[in-house]
Amino acid sequence: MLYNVKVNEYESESEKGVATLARPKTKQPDMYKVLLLNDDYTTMEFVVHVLQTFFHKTAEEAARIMFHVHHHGKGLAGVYSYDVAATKVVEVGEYARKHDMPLKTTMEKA
Ligand code: TYC
Repeated sequence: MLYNVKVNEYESESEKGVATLARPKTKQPDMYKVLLLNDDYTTMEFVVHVLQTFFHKTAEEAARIMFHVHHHGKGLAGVYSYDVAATKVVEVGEYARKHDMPLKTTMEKA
């Protein structure tokens, strides 16, 4: 890890040569894709509903994503910080289970 360092100008003899951390570099947070996975049993209507409810998609965008997943096996539901993405994965999983649907999501670094 690299830091900008500034040696204290008013150092005592015992502190000579001790570098203080002056301006640590800021870093954009890593972002994560939440992906929807296809399966044979979850209804198309349920997937569209999940995309609208948890990922704030319009009905048209939700249907487009759902059909993409249906035809290609997986598709992008959204991109979030690690904590938000992990929460979506858990909440959608719990919601699907509650409705007896096997729908799964995963996350991967964007
Ligand atoms: N393949 C499902 C069906 O034919 C529909 C579906 C789409 C399921 C997307 C999951 O993430 C999914 N009923």
